Order: sequence, then structure tokens, then C-alpha cells
Amino acid sequence: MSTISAISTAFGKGGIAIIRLSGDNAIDILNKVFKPVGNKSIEDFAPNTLVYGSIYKEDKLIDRGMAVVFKGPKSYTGEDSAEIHCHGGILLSQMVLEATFLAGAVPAGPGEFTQRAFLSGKMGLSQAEAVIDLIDAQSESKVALAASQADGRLSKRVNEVYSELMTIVSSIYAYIDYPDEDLTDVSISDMKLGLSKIKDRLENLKKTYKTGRAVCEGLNTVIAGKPNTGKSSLLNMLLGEDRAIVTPIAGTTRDTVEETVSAGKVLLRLCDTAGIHTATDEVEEIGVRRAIAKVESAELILAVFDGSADFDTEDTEVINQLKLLNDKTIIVVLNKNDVGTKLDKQQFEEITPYVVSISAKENNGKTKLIKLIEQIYIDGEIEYSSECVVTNARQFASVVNSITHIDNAISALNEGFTQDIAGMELELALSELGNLDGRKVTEDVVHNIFGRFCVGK
Ligand SMILES: Nc1nc2c(ncn2[C@@H]2O[C@H](COP(=O)(O)OP(=O)(O)OP(=O)(O)O)[C@@H](O)[C@H]2O)c(=O)[nH]1
Ligand SMILES: [Mg+2]
Repeated sequence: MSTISAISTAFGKGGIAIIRLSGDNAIDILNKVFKPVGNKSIEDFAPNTLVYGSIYKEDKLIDRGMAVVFKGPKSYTGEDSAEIHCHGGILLSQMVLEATFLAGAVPAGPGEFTQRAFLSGKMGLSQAEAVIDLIDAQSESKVALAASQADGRLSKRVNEVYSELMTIVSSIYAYIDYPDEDLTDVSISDMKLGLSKIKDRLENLKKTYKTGRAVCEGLNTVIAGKPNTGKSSLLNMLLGEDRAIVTPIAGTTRDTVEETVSAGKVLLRLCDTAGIHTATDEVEEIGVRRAIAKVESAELILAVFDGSADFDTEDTEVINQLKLLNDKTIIVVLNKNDVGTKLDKQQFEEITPYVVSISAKENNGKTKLIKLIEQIYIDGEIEYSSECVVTNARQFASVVNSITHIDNAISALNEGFTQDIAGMELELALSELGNLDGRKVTEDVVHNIFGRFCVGK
């Protein structure tokens, strides 16, 4: 395997920069670029130990710094690896990187160090995904969740379920291949019991995705309502900055405005939209159509009403649009409570039980709104640091599909079909679980996951 090299620290001036190497020739390359003090070779020092020395590019001294060697398989990637710690100059770190290329390294692709760790079996795919989540995290809850998943909690749980399922599959095939011999002491009813226990464990895992998604992937959230109710003011309040234009003129927001914000434990992928009403010109009409499309594709809708004014026909129009939606969470936000309260919870009974009164202008009610979102999406029972949590759509799909195949296998056994039908279904369930942690995942999926990393990780 080629030896890759990259600057692993962020681009910019800093105290130090780290250039990382991994591959068969990592130590040779380090030897060409880095000379420890006292005319020694880096190999004279123990691995995992920082060594002081000089850094050269084509035999010219360019810096003094530290280097460390990690011998495979006891390294992040599982391969021989090394790091050079130089002063954190933008040009300097680039020159050290070039020195490693001149000495035989090739540039690392995005996430290639972690991809190599995955390929050499140092970590499962869900652990690698947790590393991305850790780097991306904007909230302490996401850090806590990702740190515990990066530790391999989910991989471990999935591996346990995988081997339990494998035992049952082996018993089924033993029955099929040698029906007259007493190869297994597992009866069909034991198998069914075993399968339903595995299914329960997977169902519990499946339930964690509601929280995992809200914390890690973020909720696709749309702020909608008639014009001038304070939708853009609400976006600004949640962001804590004046991102969207706010004016007293109805129809200020014409196109959608999208921002991601961490709200308590939850990540919100927010979209502010044009006011829903009967448009009077073409641009407005497009804006309203876009607003409605966003509402239809969102999972959480913050429906903003002017709580200080009486209902009018435009409010009814918005409520009628919301009534058409299924499978969405709607929170009615009664805004402008600083100037009065004319609307109340009962008026929205038909569309949602969740109603909160705020003043976006006075920055009042933000905590109440965030607490309500947390209450809906965060399972308070889940202890991030000790629980397995499904954190992305790819993992969720594997869990759901494996449950379906286990269900099919149980039905096949119940309905007295030949056992090979159950066996086939269970093999499909195994393959789905294998996907979850990368055991059987396709090259495209691997490429896609590691493509989301930064170079140097
Ligand atoms: N008194 C009061 N006024 C508010 C409040 N929130 C917003 N406003 C005012 O209401 C007007 C409209 O606010 P926007 O945030 O632009 O409303 P919008 O729903 O985005 O409006 P469009 O983009 O035109 O649909 C502005 O004059 C705001 O200052 C509030 O909580 N209290
Ligand atoms: Mg607006």
C-alpha cells in the first residue's frame, strides 16, 4: 500500500502543525525528512515517543521540531505511521508536506487515514462515522454521543447480535443438511424464541434513532406561517444573530433562507420561508410555492402565528395547509406576546398539541421552545456515554431491514415453510447487520462515507 501524507492540523497560522504519514515506507520517509539530535536515527528511539530533531526539505534545514513513530499494527491506521510536529506556519507546514512527497509519500485523500484504519480492521464503519460526527459536532450532546460511539459501542452491540443470529442460522442449516442426525440441540421453538429476542434488541436499537438523528444529523425544520408574523425574527432569535431581513412590510422574505443551529441538545436544520398567502406577483408566487414545498419535505414545522392579533382568513389558509400534512411534528409558535395574547392552545387542537408563546422581538421564550423540541425528540432515558445509539440514516436502514428479514424468518417458521426459506431470510438479515458495521458494505458506500472527512484525518 502506498505511503500517504497530509497536514492533519487546520489550515492557518498556529503554534504547531502536524504532518501525518501512514504506509509501508512511513518510517523510511520520516528518516529522510527528520534527523533526531545527536546523529541518531529515529529507529534508535522507542515507538510512540516524541523525539526532538531537525526537519529538512531536500537536505536544506527548514525547521526544528518533534517526530514520533507508531509501529503497525499499534497505530491509528494499523500501518506503520509517523507524525512530524513543526512550527505552525502556513508556508512552513506546506514545505514539510512537500518534503515528505519528495521523499516518496503521496497525498492522502479525504479521510484516507481513517479509511485505512477501517480497511485494516482497526475500527468498524459506525466508529468511523462517529469520528466524523466528533469533528463536525456543534453541541456538547453531539460530542458526548459521538465520543461514546467512536469507542465502538454500537459496533460491539451489532457484533453480539450478529453472532447470536449466526448461531441460529448454523442450527437451521444443520437441520436442513442432516435432518436425521442429532447435530444441534436447538429446537425450532428455541430458534423462534431466540429470533424474537434478537428482534427485540434490534427494535430497541431502532428506537434510539429518533434521538440519534436529532442530535447528530439534525432535524429538517421549516419556519412557516402567513406574512409578517415574525418568522424571520424567530430564525434570528434561534441563531442568535440578525441573519434574515426583518421589516414591518409583509412579504419581506421572498426566497428560503437556510441555516443550521444547535438548539440545546438538538441540531436544527432551519429554513425560513416566504409568508404563505395568495400572492399578488410572480416572484411572490414562486416564493409561496417554495415555502409550501419546504413544509411538505420538513419533519418539524414551526408554524408562526401573530398571537397578539385575531384570526383572519390568511391564518385559516395556513391551518388548512397544515391539516393536509401527515407524519410531521408541528409546533405552533404564538409570537408577539409582548404586545398581547389573543390566540390560545384550543384554537390549534386539530393540528397539534404543541403550542408555545414567545416574543421573537424581545428574545423571550427561546428556552421554552428549545425545551419543548428536546422533550419531543430526546429520549431522556438514553445515557449517551453508555448506550448504543443509531446516529444516521445508513445505520437506521440496516437495522430496519434486518428486523424485516427476521420477521419474515419467524413467519416462515410459524407457517411451516421449509426451513431453508427461514435460512435465506436470516442470511439477508446477517448481511444487513454486516452492512451496518462495514463487514459487507460496498466500495461505493465506503467511498461516500470517507469522502465526507477532511484531508489529514
Ligand atoms: N411586537 C413584536 N413585533 C415583532 C415580533 N416579532 C417580529 N415582530 C415584528 O413583526 C414584523 C415582521 O417581522 P418578520 O420577522 O420580518 O416577519 P416574517 O414573518 O418573516 O415576515 P415575511 O417575511 O414578510 O413573511 C417586524 O416589524 C418585526 O419587528 C415580536 O415578538 N413582537
Ligand atoms: Mg420573513
